Amino acid sequence: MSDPVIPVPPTAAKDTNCSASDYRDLYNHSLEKSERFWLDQADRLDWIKRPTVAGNWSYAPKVDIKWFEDGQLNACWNCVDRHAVATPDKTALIFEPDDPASDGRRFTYAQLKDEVARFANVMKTLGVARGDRVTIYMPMVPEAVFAMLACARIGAVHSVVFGGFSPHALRDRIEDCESDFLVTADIGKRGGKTVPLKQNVDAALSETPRVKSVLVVQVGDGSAAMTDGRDHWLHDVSAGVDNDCPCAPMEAEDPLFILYTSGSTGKPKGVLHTTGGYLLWTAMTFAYGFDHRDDDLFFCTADVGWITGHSYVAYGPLANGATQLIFEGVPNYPANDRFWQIVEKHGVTILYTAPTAIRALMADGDAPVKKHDRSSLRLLGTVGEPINPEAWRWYSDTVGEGRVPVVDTWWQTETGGIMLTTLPGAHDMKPGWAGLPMFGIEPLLVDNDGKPLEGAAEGNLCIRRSWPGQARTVYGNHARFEQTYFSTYEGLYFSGDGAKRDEHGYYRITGRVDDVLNVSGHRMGTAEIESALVLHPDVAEAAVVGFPHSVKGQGIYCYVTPNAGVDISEELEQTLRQHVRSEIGPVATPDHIHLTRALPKTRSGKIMRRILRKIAENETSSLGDTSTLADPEVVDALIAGRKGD
Ligand code: 6R9
Repeated sequence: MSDPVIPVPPTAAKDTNCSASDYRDLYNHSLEKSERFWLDQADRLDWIKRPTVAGNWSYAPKVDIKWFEDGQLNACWNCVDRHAVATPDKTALIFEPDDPASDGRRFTYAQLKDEVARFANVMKTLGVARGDRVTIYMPMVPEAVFAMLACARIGAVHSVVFGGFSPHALRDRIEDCESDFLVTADIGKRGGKTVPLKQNVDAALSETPRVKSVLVVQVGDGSAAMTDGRDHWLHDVSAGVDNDCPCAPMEAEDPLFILYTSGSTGKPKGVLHTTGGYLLWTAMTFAYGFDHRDDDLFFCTADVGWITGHSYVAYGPLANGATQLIFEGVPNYPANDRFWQIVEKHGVTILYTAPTAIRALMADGDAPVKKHDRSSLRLLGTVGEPINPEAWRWYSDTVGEGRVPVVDTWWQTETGGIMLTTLPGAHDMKPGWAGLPMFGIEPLLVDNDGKPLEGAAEGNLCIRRSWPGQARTVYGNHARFEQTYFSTYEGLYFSGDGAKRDEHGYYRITGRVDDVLNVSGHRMGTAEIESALVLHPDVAEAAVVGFPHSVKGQGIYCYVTPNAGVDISEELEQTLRQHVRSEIGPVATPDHIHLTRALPKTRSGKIMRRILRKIAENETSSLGDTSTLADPEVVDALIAGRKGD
């Protein structure tokens, strides 16, 4: 049976910036006259030197991706200064604090420019120069965005590390991108709790000699310990600089930022995005994907530590001169109506959040939503993981009162911005299906041998040609970039996701086909969690798999073999759970630690993950072929000791 199709409510489809026929024409044009299309789109940005070429790329035999390569521009100018000139009094950012009783803050574009330029001068005072990598480890406060834009202004390359990551994770990322500068805050506030960011920084830096200067934004009471000569309060340095700081002319292909993301093997990789292509891609996908209008108030709930926070908090909205809301807290603090209270208080028109948040809020029923006036909403979006049709319907019917379109946007850290979605005014919606390709995107499904599949089909999701927002490399390891994304299927970018396509060309993402987990919309490599586990002195071996979780999408199930002589105990389970938390961060906390004396292995010693996955999923009636196992009894013992309900 095919899934139901839901038309966009007629009132919502009126006067959007792209109708169904506009989409068809523009999409065809974007593929047939790609060069022309992209050079026209480039007009969305202010260029110091206009590009005369659009794409110049190859996926094989070597991967080399360039867009607008003879163009020059500055990303900060495009996100801040040009609007400070055109619409100085328009609100750029509204800051909603964790505690609703605290004062919020607001910045017009003119004020944003002053803040960012001053921040950039502070960085220069500390010695940051063009091309330097600056690590940003911040809570969700406006200064996180100022810091990113300040880097862009002076040509430094930011590497934002999510504030929920541990000191070890922070240290690894600082070292990997050879970053000598760090921007942080004394503390972060989330859900009424305090995150000791500066303490984490001190712990990370005690293990690496790398960082020369730490700039500290005061969020708490200012009592954080400061190391003389290394640590500086932003307000102190800021007092000595002015807000006049020119935007550095950058080549389109100069790096804009590095962002670490998990893969199926090894340590997280530093995905590198460059200036012109990325900025244009986020600007264009924001404008079309959210049908942006001048009087919108856009609220993206993602943290700046993830790509969604880069593309649709920092760059996309600001490149469009939009007004947006930044929220410091979490959906259920002080109560589970917080999102709706914010929507009502500020008159949010577009809400962009993750299925995990939707499922968690749905579990609390309709009353918290209905308590608040949501008449300002005109568009709802989701991102980060597959959304189950039930959660989609609740989002659409309860939150959106059935009058608001929902866009389910599929994309990745590596794609820079939205790749698959329906457009609010153009396309019918299909709960659970992301939809159609964005302009310039040519998706392709292939079978496991790389054979392209036609028509309605299910397979591995690849992209055929390059697009401006595509990542250019893995910092310091281009071979890994080529290997990870371009070697599985020759001549194609492989996303790592499986997908279905229906007869209308809509795509539905079925989930990762590699060893990457998606827990509450956060990407995590099973290999990363395994490495953390085996670091513990009591652990001999570990195998980590995902299992379906009703709220988080996927949960983390760890099979662990302790060293000989170490007892299997509840205490050890707790210790290991805590150990992973402190090695990687709270997002990686295992749901289950299953201690076992042995793991199912082939005779050649390979762990049979397929079987471990089935046991974790409680699908033990369909274990498949176990005849190649060295010791089939291990499986029975694991089934008997399975964790979870
Ligand atoms: C933007 C972002 C990327 C992975 C991706 C896929 C999953 C993202 C999705 C989705 C189904 C959607 N994903 N959006 N799955 N429907 N609308 O989340 O980037 O953190 O790099 O994660 O997230 O599995 O491969 P990132």
